[in-house]
Order: sequence, then structure tokens, then C-alpha cells
Amino acid sequence: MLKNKRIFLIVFMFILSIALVACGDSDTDGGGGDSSDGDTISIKFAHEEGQDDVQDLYANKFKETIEEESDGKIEVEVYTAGTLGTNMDALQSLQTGAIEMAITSPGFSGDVIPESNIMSIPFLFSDDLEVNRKVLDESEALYGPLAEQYEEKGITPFKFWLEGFMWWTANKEIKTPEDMDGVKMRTMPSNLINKAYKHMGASPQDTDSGEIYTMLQTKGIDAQENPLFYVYSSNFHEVQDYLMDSKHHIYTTVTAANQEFFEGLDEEDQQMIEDAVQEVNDWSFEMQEEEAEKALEGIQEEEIELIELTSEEREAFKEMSLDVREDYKAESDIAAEILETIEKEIEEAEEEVGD
Ligand code: 6CS
Repeated sequence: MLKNKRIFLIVFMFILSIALVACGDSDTDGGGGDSSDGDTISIKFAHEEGQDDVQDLYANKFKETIEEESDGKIEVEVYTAGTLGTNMDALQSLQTGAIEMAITSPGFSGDVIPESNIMSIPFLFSDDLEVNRKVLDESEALYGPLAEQYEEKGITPFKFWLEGFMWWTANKEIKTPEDMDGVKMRTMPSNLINKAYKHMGASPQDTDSGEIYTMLQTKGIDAQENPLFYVYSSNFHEVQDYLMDSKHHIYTTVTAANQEFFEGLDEEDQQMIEDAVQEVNDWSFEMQEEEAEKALEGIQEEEIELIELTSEEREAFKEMSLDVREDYKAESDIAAEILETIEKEIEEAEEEVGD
């Protein structure tokens, strides 16, 4: 009996030591996340939205694509909003390497990478999504000076992309700057977005995405801006009376990696990841259009009233928002260069796509 106990103890101690060695290994990995054990590359991929939202469809399409193209050598675990803390936490985790990849929006990176606020300037991009698609895919301003600012913060940006036009929802009709006067408008936690709404006469309130519904319901805020799919999937139509076809902006974001992780990979794996991001980026344009159509259909079955703004009415808001471009340029010389270049690129793309 004693003999059996001794054998059991020896075997048990042996298994425990194996396990500890294995755990010990992952803790000491330089990038913080375990990204390669010689055969498999593991990627924790965080995004800012819920299940089946545009970013979730994108992240899972990326998972499917890269796992297939790498024959399983690269494995991806997708994390929806809130599973790894707030969207700001996810950005920080991307910088430290606690996660390997993420979709992170300028609404959350604007205060960390001020030049990324270029994406938060209302009425800067075209009313034609095809034009914006081209600029976001090819812009020298974005993939030159702006990308360098991300790299300085330990992030490798792959591709900027769009999730659709921004619409206003509110508990009152908003068609003129007078209507916007003093409106408690929910914004993402970005100084520049905050300034833009102050220029438009509103009283901006930056609120974490998870709190918007309750704040609207309890009248802590009066209004918010988001693409249609997000309005619908977050049920904002249940707590708002009006949906304004403002198209005052497009929701843009970037797919990125932790720089140390990505630069630690061999060229072949780097290329596979970049190719997969490009493939999914191209696919995402039609996907976000379909999601917007589906959402508009669903929303129109609800009580909320759809308000169309005329081009004159939109122009009045555009006029009021122009000062925010000066605020952006004041951020840095690089910011001024980025704005100047992208304004030209949008104009040229409008001529090209418009032909
Ligand atoms: O408004 C927000 O905070 C959220 N909107 C979108 C479209 N994506 C994520 C973000 O957190």
C-alpha cells in the first residue's frame, strides 16, 4: 500500500513540474502575449463592438482567412467589446503587446495619437463612399506620416477602413444649428470630436459605448452619433424619437498589430497577415453596405421618425464645423501636413471616381 502511494506521489510531482515549466515559458515571452511556440502563431484579436456587428464580422472573416491561408499555422482568437476591458484598455493592451492585433478607432486613439484625429473631422470626407474607400485604401497621408505616429506608439497600422456614414439620433428633431444648440450630444472620448460639437453649438458628453443606451433612456444625454448598424444592434431606436440622415461623417477605424509582435515574425508570415488584412478590407466595403441596409429596414419598423436633411441644411452644419480643422492643424506640424494632403487626395479621388 505504502509503495503504491510513493509511486503515485512521484508520478504526480513529475506531471506538476511539466505543467509549471509550460506555464513558466508563456510568462517570459517578450511581447507579453504568446505568439509563437515555433510551430503555431497565436493571435489575440480584440475589437470594439458586439457579436455580429461590423467589426466582429470583419475580425471573424480575418480569422477564417488567415487560418485557411496559413494551414492553421496562424491561429486567431477574437475578443468582442468589453471582454478585455474598455476600448481604451484594448488600445493600451495593443501597445504593450498583451494582445497581438486589434481594430481600434480614432474616437479612442485620438488622445494617444493626436494625428489620428484626422478621422474625427466632420464633413472632411466625401458624400460618396466609393471615394472614401479609395482614399482610405491608398492615401499617402494615412500610410505615410500618420502611420509613423502609430508606430511611434508601438502599433503597426495595416489598413484604415470605413464602417458606414454617421447618423444622428435624438429625442428632438435636429435640422438646423439652432436645433443643435445646447443638445447633450454623446461623443467618443476624443478632445477633437468634443471641440467639433462645441463649434456646432452642442454640449458634447463623452460617454463609454457601454453606457450610451442607459444615458439616453435616463435623459443623461439627448442625442448620439453612430452608423446605422450600431444604432440598430444597440437598440438606440427604443430610447430615441428621431433619426437624422445627417451623413455628417463616416465611421472609420484601423486594423493594427502590436509592433514588437509583428516585427518579430518572419517575412513570410508578415506577408500572409498583410495579404489577409487587404483581402478582408476589400470584402468589408460591401459587408458594411449590406449591414446598413438591413439596419435601416429594421429601424423603420420601429417608432423612431426618419428625418432627411437637405444639402443646404447639411452645409450649415459643415460651415460651423470648419473651425475644428484649425484645432486639428494646431495639434502638430505633422497634423497640418496630413490634413493638407488628405484634402487634396479626397478632391482628386472625387474627380477620378466621379468620372
Ligand atoms: O460609438 C461608439 O463608441 C462605438 N461605435 C462604433 C460604430 N463602434 C465601436 C464604438 O465603441
